[in-house]
Amino acid sequence: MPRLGSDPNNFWSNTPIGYTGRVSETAVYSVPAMHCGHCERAVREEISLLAGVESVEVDLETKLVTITGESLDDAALRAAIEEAGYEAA
Ligand SMILES: [Cu+2]
Repeated sequence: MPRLGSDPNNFWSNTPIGYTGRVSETAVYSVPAMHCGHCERAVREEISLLAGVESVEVDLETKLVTITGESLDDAALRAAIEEAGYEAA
């Protein structure tokens, strides 16, 4: 399987989002257990509580969670996903 979540800083390194003077990072996690809007909401809520997180996108078809923000902490993001009741693959 691909390197999802293994190198979040380089996954979408050429982001077209260009706020001057700000460095936005993108982290992507595969969360296979997500299957409906409730799952999506739980994961989204836990992650958005973390410092630095600007946006959380959940794709239920690919089971991918994409987080954009500054100074994203891999361990904290994984912990938040677990806090919501899921596991980042
Ligand atoms: Cu669900």
